[in-house]
Amino acid sequence: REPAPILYPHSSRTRQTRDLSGLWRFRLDPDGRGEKDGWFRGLDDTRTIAVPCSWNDLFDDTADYFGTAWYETSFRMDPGWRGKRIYLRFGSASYRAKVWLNGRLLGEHVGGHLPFALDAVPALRPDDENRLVVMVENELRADRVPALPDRSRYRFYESDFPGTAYDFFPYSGLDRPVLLCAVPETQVYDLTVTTRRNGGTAIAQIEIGVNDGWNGRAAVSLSDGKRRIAATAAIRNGRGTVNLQVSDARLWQPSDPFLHTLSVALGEASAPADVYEMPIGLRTIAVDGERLLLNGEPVHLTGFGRHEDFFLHGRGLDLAVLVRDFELLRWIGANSFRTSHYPCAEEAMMLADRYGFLVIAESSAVSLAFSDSDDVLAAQHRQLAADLKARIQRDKNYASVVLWSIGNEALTKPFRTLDRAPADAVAKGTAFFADMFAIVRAADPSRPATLVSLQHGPAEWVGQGDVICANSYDGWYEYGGRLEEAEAALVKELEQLHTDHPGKPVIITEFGADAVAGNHADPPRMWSEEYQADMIAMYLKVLGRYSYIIGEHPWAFADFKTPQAVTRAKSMNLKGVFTRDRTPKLAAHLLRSKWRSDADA
Ligand code: GCB
Repeated sequence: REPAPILYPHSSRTRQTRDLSGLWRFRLDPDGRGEKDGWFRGLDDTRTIAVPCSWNDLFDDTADYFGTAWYETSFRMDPGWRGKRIYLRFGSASYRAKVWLNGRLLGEHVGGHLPFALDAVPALRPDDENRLVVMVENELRADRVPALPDRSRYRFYESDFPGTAYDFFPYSGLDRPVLLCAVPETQVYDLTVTTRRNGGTAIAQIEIGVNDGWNGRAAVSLSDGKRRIAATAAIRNGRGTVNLQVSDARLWQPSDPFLHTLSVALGEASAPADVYEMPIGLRTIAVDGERLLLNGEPVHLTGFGRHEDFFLHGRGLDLAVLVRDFELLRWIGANSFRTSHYPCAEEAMMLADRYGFLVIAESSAVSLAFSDSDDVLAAQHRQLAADLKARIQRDKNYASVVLWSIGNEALTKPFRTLDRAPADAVAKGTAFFADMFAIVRAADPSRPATLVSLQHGPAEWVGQGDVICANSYDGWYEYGGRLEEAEAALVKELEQLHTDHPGKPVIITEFGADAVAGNHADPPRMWSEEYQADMIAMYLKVLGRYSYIIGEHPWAFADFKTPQAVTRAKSMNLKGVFTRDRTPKLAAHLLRSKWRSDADA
């Protein structure tokens, strides 16, 4: 038997999905004795917690809790589900999870921001209440992705708490929905859709995977609501491919994010073994010299890096926040965003397809450093490789994904240490990223890949990308308060990027300044709304001069929570163009008038 499928469990006439979100029972396990003491059979002394949600901002004693915690809920099976395969599907669990049903271990998963599914049938009681117990552990450790740097080497910023190698709060828990899915025994197990164009005709290639090496026929169709194009695929040993030709196709694009409905039915049309349906955008994406072409036309990316972060929920999925964020992206005239610095919820990907946003899909590798031991490096290599494959598996069919990002700001030495970069750090990183690029390109040859670099990041690493993505902080971390000098430095930096990576398109994936909302200054001063707006305006003016710059993403979409630090007032990164509660700062109005007038031109 194959492992439980990752294919999103959209419901259909043969498939049902029930969301187990709600109030669950919860208990901390600071001594890590729960497993030994058999907590998986049922929890005592629990409190009530919301799922999905990060645990940190709900209770005083969980605010900075990084260890093991236990969740429990109960459910009953629908009688109509007998004879089906029943899976439990977790949108994510940060960072490691173990799952028991009725006291029996179903499986475990490592890695914080991706879904996993487990076969529930061996432990399921069809006629009784079922007790689901989940252990979640989120220790901050050096051998994970992302990693905690070695504290013993910190010098200046020892007060950062909790200590992370990255600039966002390490929220923990069951942050995404837990779904119970009933799927036929013989099922569409995997689907891969890739689109080519031939003049006005779009050719959608549909690769179908069926479990258990099934043989038979699949009826495949694409509908735009008026027209339906259909074909039959022969499935041999669980695999089959079919091409659907759509003449005068309505292609997916930001100005018209049109979605066709793809339907795959296995077996007899009158009584299909399984029907899988999903919305699909037809579009092509390619790098051509210094341009990124969507449906053969050059695109310029406007938008932001976006964190999953909100009051109380932490990183927990909040659909209302998601809708509001996408409305604000539209309001400001953005056509894109980066899932900084980890895979975002699948619901955001689905919505990006509907809103027509172009997504730079980033993995969980942030601030990777290469000065650690070989064991640590090997563990990170394993984890990142697994993450990249799982991310592509999850998101390969979203038209919105136009670029895979292997990670953000890998470092030659751990951040903020006095250590020198070890002599072999660049070489180690070059080999490490060569492996990661190879994994991404093998898993998805249809999209370009990148590695987002810190200002002046090693050219040997970033140069492996099809698109060069760089973060730049002239006027903030360098030349603070001096925008004229910052401008001169930026010009040099951009020209250097072009010299280092001739013939490749460049996206500036971060630039910005912290601004305390409501803090004003004339002349503009650091931390004021005016300084943030002036700095962003300066960047836009300079970036606009170079044809190889194909995207501008000010950092960040909204203010977000960070560890406590002397550089982070209110425990927040205040570089948001919107506040944490999503009101626009001065810079938001500036961007809106620039981006919307460019779009009208
Ligand atoms: C960066 C990081 C981002 C930080 C940002 C900052 O370079 O990529 O995660 O939040 O700088 O504001 O320091």
